[in-house]
Amino acid sequence: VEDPGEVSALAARVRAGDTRAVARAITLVEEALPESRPLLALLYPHAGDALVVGVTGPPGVGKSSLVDRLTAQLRARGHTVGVVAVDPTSPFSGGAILGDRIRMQAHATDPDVFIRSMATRGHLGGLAAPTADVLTVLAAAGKDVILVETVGVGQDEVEIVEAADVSIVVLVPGLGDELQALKAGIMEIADVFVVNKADREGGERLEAEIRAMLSLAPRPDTPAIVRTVAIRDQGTTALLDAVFEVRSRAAANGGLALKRRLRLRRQLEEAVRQRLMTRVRRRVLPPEDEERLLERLVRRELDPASAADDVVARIGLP
Ligand SMILES: Nc1nc2c(ncn2[C@@H]2O[C@H](COP(=O)(O)OP(=O)(O)OP(=O)(O)O)[C@@H](O)[C@H]2O)c(=O)[nH]1
Ligand SMILES: [Mg+2]
Repeated sequence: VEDPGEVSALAARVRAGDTRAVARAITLVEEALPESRPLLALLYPHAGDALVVGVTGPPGVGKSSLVDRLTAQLRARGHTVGVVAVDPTSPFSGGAILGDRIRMQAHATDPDVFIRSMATRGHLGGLAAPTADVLTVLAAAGKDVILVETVGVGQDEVEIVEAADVSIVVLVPGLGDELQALKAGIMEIADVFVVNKADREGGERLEAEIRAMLSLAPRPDTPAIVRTVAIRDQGTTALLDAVFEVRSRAAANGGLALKRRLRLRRQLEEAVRQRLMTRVRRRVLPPEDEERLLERLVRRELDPASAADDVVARIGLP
């Protein structure tokens, strides 16, 4: 464990935007090492200004290609950029990491771009908490815009989309079932829809399908739909404009502040929940007790809510 002096020195280097310090800090928070707590406490007050943009969608639709183009455009407009690719090791993406590496190499020597991949493996508690902490590090390091790429449409992705200020959902012509699956979750929270690979047949139809889905789940706002050809850098300026427009509108009408506040409420609740559970286990629910209780739930002698009442009663809170 590093001493407090080392932690504050690391925090200072992160805040100065030192790439190696940022990498080290991210490793600490990703692995939830003990030093990560004081480090995050030091960085948090300085992490308020970054715009977090989520880029999500089914495997292979061109998310990384778009992130690469958006990064280039953001740099051209003078913004510093953080890129977090969550779970590029999913079974779907296969060899995509290599492609991503080659693609992003153009930014590798740019000190104002920081790129990091996070694997889902080993994060049984979900990715929301580690992702939030990585975002804190990047924002404190002075990155103006942080692009977060996630594959798929599962619970993790919904959580990560919720961590974004602006959410982009990427689709391509010819998706079929995957498009139907999207209806349930991410469809409702997307701010911008991208019809990528618009060089292919069916872009127009996909756009009509998205509009039809949106009309089924009426929302207060109308998300933008942008057609792109990422590999030719077509439509990407319009995409970035759409992102900034969502941000400006949300900042003006209070939506952005509300979203961030709700997110912090969830983070607080989750952190309290985890800490309480740790204490409950330590004080009144040793492993063998927990197993016995679970056994009774399995045998349906007791229901989970009553079991929880019983456990909570043991700590004797007023
Ligand atoms: N024709 C065409 N191909 C594209 C376009 N955008 C990306 N591709 C190609 O689609 C493939 C997948 O692109 P990626 O950017 O890796 O897609 P991804 O969504 O990040 O993939 P995963 O991270 O594996 O889910 C690559 O071969 C790209 O070159 C496009 O607009 N048109
Ligand atoms: Mg990718």
